[in-house]
Amino acid sequence: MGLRAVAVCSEADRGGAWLEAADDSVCIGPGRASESYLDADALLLAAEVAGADAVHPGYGFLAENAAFAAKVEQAGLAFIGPTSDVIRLMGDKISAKAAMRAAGVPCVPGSDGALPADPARCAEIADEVGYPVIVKAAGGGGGRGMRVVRDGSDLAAAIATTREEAFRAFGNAELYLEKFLELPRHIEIQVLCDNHGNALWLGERDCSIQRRHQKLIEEAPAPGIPREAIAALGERCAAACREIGYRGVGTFEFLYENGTFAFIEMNTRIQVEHTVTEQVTGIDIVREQLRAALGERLSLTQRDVRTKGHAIECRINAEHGFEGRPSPGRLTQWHAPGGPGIRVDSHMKANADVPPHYDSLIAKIVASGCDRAECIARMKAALAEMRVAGVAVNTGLHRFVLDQPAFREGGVSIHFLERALQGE
Ligand code: MV4
Repeated sequence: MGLRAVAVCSEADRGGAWLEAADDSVCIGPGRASESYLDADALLLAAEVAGADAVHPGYGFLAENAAFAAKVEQAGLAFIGPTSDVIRLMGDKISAKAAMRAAGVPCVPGSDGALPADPARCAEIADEVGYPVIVKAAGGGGGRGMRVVRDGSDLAAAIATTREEAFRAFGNAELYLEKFLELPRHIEIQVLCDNHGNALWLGERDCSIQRRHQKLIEEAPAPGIPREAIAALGERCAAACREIGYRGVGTFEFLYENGTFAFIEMNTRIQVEHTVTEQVTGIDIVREQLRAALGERLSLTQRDVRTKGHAIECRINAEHGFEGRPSPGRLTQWHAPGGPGIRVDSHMKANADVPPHYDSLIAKIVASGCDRAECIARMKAALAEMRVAGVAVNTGLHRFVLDQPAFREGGVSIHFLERALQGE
């Protein structure tokens, strides 16, 4: 695109391989994230020193922080993402759901707004929705601040506890309530929008293989879901984006159970698993994201979006495989797999350090093929080819999942992995 890239790093990340890939780099502070990657003023100072025109927030840290996006806007820089107003709208899960409901996106039945203070009124709402219900914090998301209630006699206490936790964790005591879906799949729709009223959907991903709210394997397309149902949902998402003035890339998260989709949250950032969508659509999503942020038109229309074949991503984490405990340290050996249909995205190299301060994700292996079976076969070969020493990695856990008959069949629920590990 002819753009110059300036990478930032903390003191713990000096010598990182991605700094060599960039045109320039700036160290923004100590290893502790609160003093570097989460320090908005340090980041803005780095942008100024480097003479940057735009800030790409990545997919962690401040990527969905409306206050940071506003600071970037106020500094006269382009924030590579939606406007801070839209990030704020989606960051509050109650206002996000209200906006999506109004735009015709199917949502999980529930309280339609914040729960009142009066426990008797809450009990009426829960009775109407029907047990089991789930109480969620407006400021939560991604699995934080929620509680399942199976019996009316537990409702008042659950609300009180969740409210206290929400206020402490998010500074926002507002709660909402939904019907609890027991065995859903996690299906998400990728969208892409410019500032000229164009909004596209780029197909779906199945992200049901997770544990403790950390995704482990994602794939596209979602096995066994009728294409017409996905297309109707995708059109709804694109229409909703036009309605709220969405810009850049985004993801609508749905629970899918008994042939029905129900919206839960929207992510306003590029996501780790955007790679599988790139592989099946052939679209460079980050390139389009940058075009949108620069005020340009998307380089494609909905008719240009066609998916071909299948793609599966395995997240390679520096952790002790089956239990998931982090394993930071020095990578004394690093050999990434390759070959037809294998893409590896990683910021690692031999002799690099995996610092203890951050997320344990160190590589993404994406296998593509003409169908799901070919992807699984290629992924198994790629995992076997990978050579890592110095830190523990979760390749064994991935091979365990890829060998499960139910996974190979396709269409397992969000609880599949945790139950398989318990030996159920
Ligand atoms: C739910 C649910 C069942 N019913 N909502 C967890 C993360 C947050 N994004 C929403 N979550 C859930 N919301 C209703 N009404 C089950 C979960 C859930 C989940 C969702 C997606 C991926 C993994 C999950 C793991 C446990 C629970």
